[in-house]
Amino acid sequence: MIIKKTELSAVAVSRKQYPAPDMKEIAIAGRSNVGKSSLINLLLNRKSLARVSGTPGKTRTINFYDVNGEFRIVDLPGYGYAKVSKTLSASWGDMIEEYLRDRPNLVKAIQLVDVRHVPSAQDIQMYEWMRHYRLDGLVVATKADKVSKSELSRNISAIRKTLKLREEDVVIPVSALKRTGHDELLNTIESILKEG
Ligand SMILES: Nc1nc2c(ncn2[C@@H]2O[C@H](COP(=O)(O)OP(=O)(O)OP(=O)(O)O)[C@@H](O)[C@H]2O)c(=O)[nH]1
Ligand SMILES: [Mg+2]
Repeated sequence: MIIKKTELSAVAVSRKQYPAPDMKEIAIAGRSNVGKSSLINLLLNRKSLARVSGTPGKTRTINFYDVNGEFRIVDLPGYGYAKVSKTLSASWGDMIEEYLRDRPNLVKAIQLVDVRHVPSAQDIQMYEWMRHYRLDGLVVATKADKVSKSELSRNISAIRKTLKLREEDVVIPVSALKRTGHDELLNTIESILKEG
Protein backbone atom coordinates (compact mmCIF):
# COMPACT_ATOMS: atom_id res chain seq x y z
CA MET A 1 0.00 0.00 0.00
CA ILE A 2 1.28 3.47 -0.83
CA ILE A 3 0.21 6.26 1.48
CA LYS A 4 -0.57 9.19 -0.78
CA LYS A 5 -2.78 11.48 1.18
CA THR A 6 -3.55 11.78 4.88
CA GLU A 7 -5.57 14.29 6.83
CA LEU A 8 -7.14 14.76 10.22
CA SER A 9 -10.81 14.70 9.26
CA ALA A 10 -12.56 14.84 12.64
CA VAL A 11 -11.97 15.23 16.36
CA ALA A 12 -14.74 13.82 18.55
CA VAL A 13 -15.76 13.30 22.14
CA SER A 14 -19.12 11.77 21.29
CA ARG A 15 -20.84 10.05 18.40
CA LYS A 16 -22.51 13.10 16.91
CA GLN A 17 -19.05 14.39 16.07
CA TYR A 18 -17.93 11.23 14.27
CA PRO A 19 -17.49 11.53 10.51
CA ALA A 20 -20.01 9.69 8.30
CA PRO A 21 -19.38 5.92 8.48
CA ASP A 22 -18.52 5.82 4.81
CA MET A 23 -15.03 4.28 5.03
CA LYS A 24 -13.58 1.35 6.93
CA GLU A 25 -11.89 2.30 10.17
CA ILE A 26 -9.06 0.76 12.18
CA ALA A 27 -8.73 2.03 15.75
CA ILE A 28 -5.54 2.33 17.80
CA ALA A 29 -5.90 1.85 21.56
CA GLY A 30 -3.48 1.85 24.44
CA ARG A 31 -2.52 3.55 27.63
CA SER A 32 -1.35 7.12 27.63
CA ASN A 33 2.27 7.48 26.47
CA VAL A 34 2.44 3.98 24.95
CA GLY A 35 3.17 5.47 21.52
CA LYS A 36 -0.18 5.62 19.66
CA SER A 37 0.42 8.99 18.01
CA SER A 38 4.02 8.06 17.14
CA LEU A 39 2.79 4.83 15.55
CA ILE A 40 0.26 6.73 13.45
CA ASN A 41 2.94 9.13 12.23
CA LEU A 42 5.21 6.18 11.39
CA LEU A 43 2.47 4.35 9.50
CA LEU A 44 1.31 7.40 7.61
CA ASN A 45 4.82 8.71 6.90
CA ARG A 46 4.16 12.03 8.53
CA LYS A 47 6.44 13.70 11.02
CA SER A 48 3.75 15.29 13.12
CA LEU A 49 0.28 14.56 11.82
CA ALA A 50 -0.64 13.11 15.22
CA ARG A 51 0.67 15.10 18.17
CA VAL A 52 3.42 13.40 20.11
CA SER A 53 4.51 14.76 23.42
CA GLY A 54 6.54 14.13 26.50
CA THR A 55 3.40 15.00 28.46
CA PRO A 56 1.25 11.90 28.90
CA GLY A 57 -2.47 12.31 28.35
CA LYS A 58 -2.02 14.43 25.26
CA THR A 59 -4.68 12.82 23.10
CA ARG A 60 -7.98 13.32 24.97
CA THR A 61 -10.28 13.04 22.01
CA ILE A 62 -11.02 10.49 19.31
CA ASN A 63 -9.05 11.62 16.28
CA PHE A 64 -10.01 10.38 12.81
CA TYR A 65 -7.30 10.34 10.13
CA ASP A 66 -8.39 9.79 6.52
CA VAL A 67 -5.89 7.83 4.45
CA ASN A 68 -5.89 8.03 0.63
CA GLY A 69 -9.59 8.86 0.83
CA GLU A 70 -10.00 5.08 1.30
CA PHE A 71 -9.96 4.24 4.99
CA ARG A 72 -9.41 5.82 8.41
CA ILE A 73 -7.00 5.30 11.25
CA VAL A 74 -8.61 6.32 14.51
CA ASP A 75 -6.49 7.46 17.47
CA LEU A 76 -8.37 6.67 20.68
CA PRO A 77 -7.70 8.65 23.87
CA GLY A 78 -5.00 7.11 26.03
CA TYR A 79 -6.12 5.64 29.35
CA GLY A 80 -4.34 5.08 32.61
CA TYR A 81 -2.74 8.43 33.16
CA ALA A 82 -2.48 8.75 36.92
CA LYS A 83 -2.91 12.52 37.12
CA VAL A 84 -6.32 12.43 35.48
CA SER A 85 -9.25 12.48 37.90
CA LYS A 86 -11.40 9.38 38.37
CA THR A 87 -14.44 11.03 36.81
CA LEU A 88 -12.48 12.06 33.77
CA SER A 89 -10.98 8.62 33.32
CA ALA A 90 -14.46 7.09 33.63
CA SER A 91 -15.68 9.41 30.89
CA TRP A 92 -12.73 8.33 28.75
CA GLY A 93 -13.80 4.74 29.20
CA ASP A 94 -17.32 5.68 28.16
CA MET A 95 -15.97 7.59 25.18
CA ILE A 96 -13.95 4.61 23.99
CA GLU A 97 -16.67 2.04 24.60
CA GLU A 98 -19.32 4.15 22.84
CA TYR A 99 -17.08 4.24 19.80
CA LEU A 100 -16.29 0.50 19.85
CA ARG A 101 -19.94 -0.37 20.36
CA ASP A 102 -21.65 1.92 17.87
CA ARG A 103 -19.41 2.06 14.86
CA PRO A 104 -20.56 -0.20 11.98
CA ASN A 105 -17.55 0.61 9.76
CA LEU A 106 -15.00 -0.24 12.48
CA VAL A 107 -13.27 -3.40 11.25
CA LYS A 108 -10.40 -3.81 13.72
CA ALA A 109 -8.89 -2.38 16.87
CA ILE A 110 -5.15 -2.57 17.41
CA GLN A 111 -4.07 -2.90 21.03
CA LEU A 112 -0.77 -1.19 21.82
CA VAL A 113 1.33 -2.31 24.76
CA ASP A 114 4.78 -1.15 25.79
CA VAL A 115 7.14 -4.06 25.10
CA ARG A 116 9.02 -3.36 28.33
CA HIS A 117 6.06 -4.02 30.62
CA VAL A 118 3.53 -6.72 31.35
CA PRO A 119 0.08 -5.42 30.25
CA SER A 120 -1.72 -3.51 33.01
CA ALA A 121 -5.20 -4.22 34.39
CA GLN A 122 -6.51 -1.48 32.11
CA ASP A 123 -4.76 -3.00 29.08
CA ILE A 124 -6.47 -6.28 29.90
CA GLN A 125 -9.83 -4.52 30.28
CA MET A 126 -9.35 -2.70 26.97
CA TYR A 127 -8.49 -5.93 25.21
CA GLU A 128 -11.54 -7.61 26.77
CA TRP A 129 -13.74 -4.90 25.21
CA MET A 130 -12.09 -5.53 21.86
CA ARG A 131 -12.74 -9.23 22.24
CA HIS A 132 -16.34 -8.58 23.22
CA TYR A 133 -16.92 -6.52 20.08
CA ARG A 134 -14.92 -8.99 17.95
CA LEU A 135 -12.32 -6.41 17.02
CA ASP A 136 -9.37 -8.19 18.68
CA GLY A 137 -6.50 -10.25 17.32
CA LEU A 138 -3.81 -7.70 16.60
CA VAL A 139 -1.40 -6.36 19.22
CA VAL A 140 1.51 -4.01 18.62
CA ALA A 141 4.37 -4.06 21.11
CA THR A 142 5.75 -0.52 21.03
CA LYS A 143 9.21 0.90 21.77
CA ALA A 144 10.93 -2.27 20.55
CA ASP A 145 14.18 -0.31 20.34
CA LYS A 146 14.29 -0.17 24.14
CA VAL A 147 14.86 -3.91 24.73
CA SER A 148 17.39 -6.52 23.60
CA LYS A 149 16.41 -9.34 21.25
CA SER A 150 16.16 -11.88 24.06
CA GLU A 151 14.09 -9.54 26.22
CA LEU A 152 11.87 -8.89 23.22
CA SER A 153 10.91 -12.53 22.77
CA ARG A 154 10.54 -13.10 26.50
CA ASN A 155 8.35 -10.03 26.90
CA ILE A 156 6.19 -10.90 23.91
CA SER A 157 5.49 -14.29 25.49
CA ALA A 158 4.46 -12.51 28.69
CA ILE A 159 2.20 -10.17 26.71
CA ARG A 160 0.59 -13.14 24.92
CA LYS A 161 -0.03 -14.88 28.21
CA THR A 162 -1.40 -11.85 30.07
CA LEU A 163 -3.81 -10.86 27.29
CA LYS A 164 -4.74 -14.53 26.77
CA LEU A 165 -3.98 -14.41 23.06
CA ARG A 166 -4.84 -17.32 20.83
CA GLU A 167 -2.20 -18.92 18.66
CA GLU A 168 -3.52 -17.19 15.53
CA ASP A 169 -3.45 -13.74 17.12
CA VAL A 170 -0.62 -11.52 15.95
CA VAL A 171 1.86 -9.50 17.99
CA ILE A 172 4.04 -7.14 15.96
CA PRO A 173 7.01 -5.46 17.63
CA VAL A 174 7.38 -1.92 16.36
CA SER A 175 9.81 0.90 16.92
CA ALA A 176 8.67 4.31 15.77
CA LEU A 177 12.22 5.46 16.38
CA LYS A 178 13.96 2.86 14.21
CA ARG A 179 10.99 2.10 11.94
CA THR A 180 11.12 -1.60 12.91
CA GLY A 181 7.92 -3.46 12.12
CA HIS A 182 6.62 -0.78 9.78
CA ASP A 183 6.21 -3.00 6.69
CA GLU A 184 4.73 -5.93 8.59
CA LEU A 185 2.13 -3.71 10.25
CA LEU A 186 1.21 -1.92 7.04
CA ASN A 187 0.83 -5.24 5.20
CA THR A 188 -1.32 -6.60 8.03
CA ILE A 189 -3.54 -3.52 7.85
CA GLU A 190 -3.81 -3.93 4.11
CA SER A 191 -5.07 -7.49 4.44
CA ILE A 192 -7.50 -6.51 7.22
CA LEU A 193 -8.98 -3.86 4.90
CA LYS A 194 -9.33 -6.42 2.09
CA GLU A 195 -11.06 -8.98 4.31
CA GLY A 196 -13.12 -6.82 6.67
N1 LIG B 1 12.28 4.99 22.09
C1 LIG B 1 11.05 5.10 21.61
N2 LIG B 1 10.22 6.07 22.06
C2 LIG B 1 8.96 6.14 21.56
C3 LIG B 1 8.50 5.22 20.58
N3 LIG B 1 7.20 5.53 20.31
C4 LIG B 1 6.91 6.60 21.07
N4 LIG B 1 7.94 6.97 21.83
C5 LIG B 1 7.98 8.11 22.79
O1 LIG B 1 6.99 7.92 23.80
C6 LIG B 1 6.35 9.16 24.16
C7 LIG B 1 4.84 9.07 23.98
O2 LIG B 1 4.54 8.88 22.60
P1 LIG B 1 3.12 9.26 21.99
O3 LIG B 1 3.13 8.78 20.58
O4 LIG B 1 2.79 10.70 22.22
O5 LIG B 1 2.15 8.36 22.90
P2 LIG B 1 0.55 8.32 22.93
O6 LIG B 1 0.17 6.91 23.17
O7 LIG B 1 -0.01 8.97 21.71
O8 LIG B 1 0.22 9.19 24.23
P3 LIG B 1 -1.15 9.95 24.60
O9 LIG B 1 -1.51 10.83 23.44
O10 LIG B 1 -0.78 10.68 25.83
O11 LIG B 1 -2.18 8.91 24.86
C8 LIG B 1 7.01 10.22 23.29
O12 LIG B 1 8.04 10.80 24.05
C9 LIG B 1 7.59 9.43 22.13
O13 LIG B 1 8.70 10.05 21.52
C10 LIG B 1 9.41 4.21 20.12
O14 LIG B 1 9.10 3.35 19.29
N5 LIG B 1 10.66 4.20 20.67
MG1 LIG C 1 -1.38 10.52 21.45
